[in-house]
Amino acid sequence: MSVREINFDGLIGPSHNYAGLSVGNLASTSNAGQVSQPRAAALQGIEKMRTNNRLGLSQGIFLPQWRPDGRWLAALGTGIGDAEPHIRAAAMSASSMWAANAATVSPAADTADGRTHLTVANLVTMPHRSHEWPQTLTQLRIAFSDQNAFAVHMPIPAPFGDEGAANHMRLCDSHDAPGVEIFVHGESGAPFPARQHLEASKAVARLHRLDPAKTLFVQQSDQAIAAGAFHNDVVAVANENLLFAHELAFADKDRFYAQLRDLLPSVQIIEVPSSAISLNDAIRSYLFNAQLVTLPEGGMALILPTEAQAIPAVWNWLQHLLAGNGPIRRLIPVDVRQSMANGGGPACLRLRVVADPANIDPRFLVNEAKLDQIAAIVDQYWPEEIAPGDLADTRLIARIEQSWLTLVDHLQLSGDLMP
Ligand code: SUG
Repeated sequence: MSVREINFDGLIGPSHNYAGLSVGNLASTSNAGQVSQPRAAALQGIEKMRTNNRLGLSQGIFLPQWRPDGRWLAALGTGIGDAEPHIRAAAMSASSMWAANAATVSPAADTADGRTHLTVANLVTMPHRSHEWPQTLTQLRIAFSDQNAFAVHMPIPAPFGDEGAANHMRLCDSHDAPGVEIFVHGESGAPFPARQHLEASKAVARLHRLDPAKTLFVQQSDQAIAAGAFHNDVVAVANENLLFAHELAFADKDRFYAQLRDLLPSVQIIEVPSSAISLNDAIRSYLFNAQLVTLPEGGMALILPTEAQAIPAVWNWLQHLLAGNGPIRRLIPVDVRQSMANGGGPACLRLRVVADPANIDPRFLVNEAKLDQIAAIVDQYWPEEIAPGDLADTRLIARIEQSWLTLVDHLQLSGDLMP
């Protein structure tokens, strides 16, 4: 095999629910209290993985986490039955589905030791996400256990918030060639917290042994955070030599673009002006939370949420983009509505890893046949609906645990992942 980009999607877990836990994530707060559909949610995610597979792209998977997270509750001196409602909801969250927040990845071509480096994200800003990293780290250490090819790092210590690849972009001439790595941080987006801190980004770059001359630290605009872009990947996405971003994504875009052009003269920048698509429409449609991928036959595709089709300003602009014969040749809408209602689009659900699949534990790689088997388990076990008031229901909890055990056992990972 050879080095290529592999998208690892987080399978949407059986406890997926709408508890409104993410301040600054407008979808999460506005859908608080809705009844969720974990089964439909996971099947939508699986369908997205199939779409990628059928395009000829390599696809991997991360498993949902064990919920409720009894270890975290015990460390807080409580248990699922006694916990206060907001702690209970945090312990039940299926938020590890958003694999773009699992880790930051620097491909081997960029690092001083020629290994692919991964740093698990600490996610310290949001309580419900702050306890994801131990189980994420366990999966990363199994999937990427080949120490000749990979280095997996512990999380950056608190209080420096790190939310992983959602705030990291890489521009290069081809995935396996050395690139420019861009770390995007926030300062404040009053009234919302900045979730990626500059100190954390700098630490990740040092740990990954990146060349400082080819590493950029760019500030996200306060306006974008205040409008609901709680991660950079809500307003910008990059692939190979293409940066696709909203005009208001960055605090000082002129400086950033000039540095980028200097470091990668072949870079192409497609910037969407506010006059064409407002920041609000960009965030409502999640246009930039698309998977921007290189197709095996050449050219790029945007795998974007169906919500982008529903907003005329967005869809019309995209038609003009296609007509212009630029690098983006295809638009592929996917239905991930259940995840979208919690602020997670197609790009949030995946972590990109540039590596040789032969060096990865095959239990974390999927093809159509394996996706069929996973879908059958989801169909049989995942709860159909969860209302916020159900989270303390012992029958629901038993069902969630049974769903997880069945899946992990089927994938022959129970020995490694059992809590
Ligand atoms: O961290 N939503 C996630 C969405 C993450 C999207 N990821 C990227 N942009 N890469 C978040 O805000 C909502 C959970 C709830 O409200 O129950 C949530 O955590």
